[in-house]
Amino acid sequence: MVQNTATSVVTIDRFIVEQEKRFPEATGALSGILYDLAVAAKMIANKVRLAGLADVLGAQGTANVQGEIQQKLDVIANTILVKALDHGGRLCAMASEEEEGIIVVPDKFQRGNYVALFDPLDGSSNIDVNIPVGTIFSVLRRVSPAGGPGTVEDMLQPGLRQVAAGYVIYGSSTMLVYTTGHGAHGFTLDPAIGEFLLSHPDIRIPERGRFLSVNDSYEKYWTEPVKALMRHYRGMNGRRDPMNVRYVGSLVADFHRNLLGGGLFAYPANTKSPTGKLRLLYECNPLAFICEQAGGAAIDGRQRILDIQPTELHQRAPYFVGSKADVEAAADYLAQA
Ligand code: AHM
Ligand code: MG
Repeated sequence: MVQNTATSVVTIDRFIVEQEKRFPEATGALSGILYDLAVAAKMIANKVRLAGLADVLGAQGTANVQGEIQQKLDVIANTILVKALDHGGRLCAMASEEEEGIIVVPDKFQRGNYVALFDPLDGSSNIDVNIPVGTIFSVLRRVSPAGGPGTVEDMLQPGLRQVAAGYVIYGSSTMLVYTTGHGAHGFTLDPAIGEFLLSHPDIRIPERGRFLSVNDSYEKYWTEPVKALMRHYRGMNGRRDPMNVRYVGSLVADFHRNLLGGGLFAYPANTKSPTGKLRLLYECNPLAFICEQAGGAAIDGRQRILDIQPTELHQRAPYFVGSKADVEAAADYLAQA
């Protein structure tokens, strides 16, 4: 006879349900969005895994709204996410790094009270050389009237209003990390059974970090305070031991390493990119939410990322995210800017 014993195997579905039970007022809509995102992540993982085999490598020839070369898998990942999320009755609109305007849930589907924002395949310039890439997502409650189409205003809310955020890293294994404001939790995809299993409950980022992730080929474009800050992290002013430099150039991969091992990811403003490169809504806010939930911090150099009132969908922000003490050092040095 099968014994009813406690099991340590927790699927993401089960975890989401357990979390939801803690909130009797929950309608299940947010849980539904998270399921849909997990399904989309598995579908994208499958495409990414086959990248070298299927005819999906290389530029598609179109440019995305930032004028960058859009890789085929970017387009595929974007379509997978939109199709996984548009008909569930939980969202009223979406916004994607790959699309200029918002994606309103069509009339033929029921419209819900949430919006989702995503970078479908971040770091996609790395695909051709088999370096991890990722998906980043953010979920907000709408501010526009219920029932109607979603609006840009629904998207332009400060990051502290996020009700959920997460990322998927397509690396040596596929992992999904998410938060709903009650800790950051990581799940690893078991490809044999096609399930995300809880592998990293309640992630805590070390208070002070080992790793420094920054593209220092921009040094000549940095301001003096940024240069001084980087010398500090490298231990060159004698005020700390040097951090270990690790830069993949794939935000999700760099962020994930630093989240688990401790450290700081920095994409400062520079004279060529006065507001940095990373997008506030699709990249900075969701990872800032996760990092804070894990005990870390995120600033743009002056203010907390989650406090910024966005004014544009594709707005960029300078970014310093990671271990608290290392982000505080950035705030100290950059206050002199
Ligand atoms: P993308 O959204 O077009 O992929 O660009 C974002 C990526 C990040 O993953 C990464 O951290 C950064 O660009 C690297 O930029 P750079 O090559 O300037 O260091
Ligand atoms: Mg990106």
